[in-house]
Amino acid sequence: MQMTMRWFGPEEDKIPLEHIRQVPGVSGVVGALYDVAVGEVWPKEKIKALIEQAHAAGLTMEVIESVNIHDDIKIGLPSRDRYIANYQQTIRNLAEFGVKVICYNFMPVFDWMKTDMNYVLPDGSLTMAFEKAGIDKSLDDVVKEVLENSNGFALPGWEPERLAKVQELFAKYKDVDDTLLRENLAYFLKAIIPVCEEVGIKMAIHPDDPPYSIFGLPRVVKNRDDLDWICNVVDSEANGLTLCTGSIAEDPENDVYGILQEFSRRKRIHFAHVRNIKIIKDKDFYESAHPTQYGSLDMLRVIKSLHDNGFDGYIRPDHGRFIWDETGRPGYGLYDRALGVTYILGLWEAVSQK
Ligand code: DNO
Repeated sequence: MQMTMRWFGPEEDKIPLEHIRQVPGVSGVVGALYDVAVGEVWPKEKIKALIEQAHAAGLTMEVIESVNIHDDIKIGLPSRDRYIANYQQTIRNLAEFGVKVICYNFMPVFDWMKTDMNYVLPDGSLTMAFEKAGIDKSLDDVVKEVLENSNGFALPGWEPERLAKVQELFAKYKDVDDTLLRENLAYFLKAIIPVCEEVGIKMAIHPDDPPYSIFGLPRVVKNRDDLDWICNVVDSEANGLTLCTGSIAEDPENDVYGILQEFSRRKRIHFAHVRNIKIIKDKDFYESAHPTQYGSLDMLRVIKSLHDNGFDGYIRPDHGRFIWDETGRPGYGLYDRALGVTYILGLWEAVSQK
């Protein structure tokens, strides 16, 4: 297991690598290029510069989160072949600089959805929450609110320039249902997994967040059967998962521990996002502090499910609350994520005792 933290790069992240380096047990950062348009090839010189910064701070960067997928691939337009060829080249370029895992998602239009970025917990800390009532509004209002509440930071997967055209994007998805989206995912995987095998990279798809349809959009990474289907459609270890405990648990029907156990055993979890959530009612929830007592997940059981079934990938504490007056990109402050690292490592050490 290798403990990592996400870092958004020198321009986009106010947390310096030197501070991440001081979190005990963190050996690497998970990064990405944010100045290459989705669908274009990531140039080698930019990859080299990014990874060298991590190395200069004494950290590895073996996981990229994310190389995002162009909507034309998800929709299945004829132009997808050009974007897939670009993706293949990006995979080759990343492999040259020691990247081992690429995290990505296959959610239409936008990445994760939260309805409150500054939800106040009883102890005064701030966190992110999702309440169904928050999306029972017009799409434009929802998008506007998310962008306005992001404390001035670009949110991953919520690029303002793309979401300015949200209605146009929605129109393009009007004939894409779950079946077609799944076919398009299969088409993509069949084209890229052989390249990954050749250069030693593993793909790790992130579950849909939340793991059910919103705004009538199709969703294909929601539950155990979807994950099973993905692993089988191209049966290769290079075709794997980012197991995000929070996202999976947002549907109370999902058996998080069973999923962690099964896919660790099948050697398909290459990256784990470990966070706790507290279900408020039905499917409404907030992202709680990591320890079991604050949320709805049994975190010891989460870690045990990974450890006891041979999980050997990269792990990160996913999101954190804002505590101790810290401000910044919602979900990505330093302090609470660092507490999460320490807690996860403590659990890992305990379950590793013979
Ligand atoms: C949110 C993240 C997601 C994740 C992507 C992976 O903070 O967990 O944005 O990076 O879905 O492609």
